Amino acid sequence: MGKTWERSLVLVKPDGVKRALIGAILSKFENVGLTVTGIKLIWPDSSRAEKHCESHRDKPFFEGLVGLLTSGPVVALVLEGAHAVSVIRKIVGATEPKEAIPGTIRGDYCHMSYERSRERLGVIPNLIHASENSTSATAEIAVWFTEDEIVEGYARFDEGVM
Ligand code: FUP
Repeated sequence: MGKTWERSLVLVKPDGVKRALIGAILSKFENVGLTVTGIKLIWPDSSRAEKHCESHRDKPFFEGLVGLLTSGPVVALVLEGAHAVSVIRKIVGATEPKEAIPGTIRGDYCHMSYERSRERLGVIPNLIHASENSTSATAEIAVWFTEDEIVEGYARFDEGVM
């Protein structure tokens, strides 16, 4: 595997699932050569959602974020690749969709601002979650997957993407 090989936890949040963007979003990651090693559709209960959002517990948008995550099914993914965490965040784009540049997932498929979200939902619907670093990826993967649900050993080394 090596030091540069990483796993990341990606969620297509309920706003993305309801808008039928699962395929479009997954294609972005497959197209750059990342490997899917975990995948499931799950409607999270509040205990799982709160665990996932633990680092945001004191933030004003915590309740809104838990509410958004429990509002419908989520597609949870474990993606692997060289520098997967930062490569995925580059593809996902800025947290505030209004500022996310075209070509990123948030830049192409949503446009909400923090200001508008405060007037409306209390949380910004931005389609996706992606782990911020390797340490949080490990903790977040454990919220959504057991180790035996992750399928290793078939990474696309033969495709020139490793
Ligand atoms: P990101 O890593 O881009 O998903 O963003 P954060 O971890 O900073 O925030 C987690 C989620 O909380 C975001 F996806 C959207 C939401 N959020 C707000 O609604 N308002 C804020 O001011 C910050 C984050």
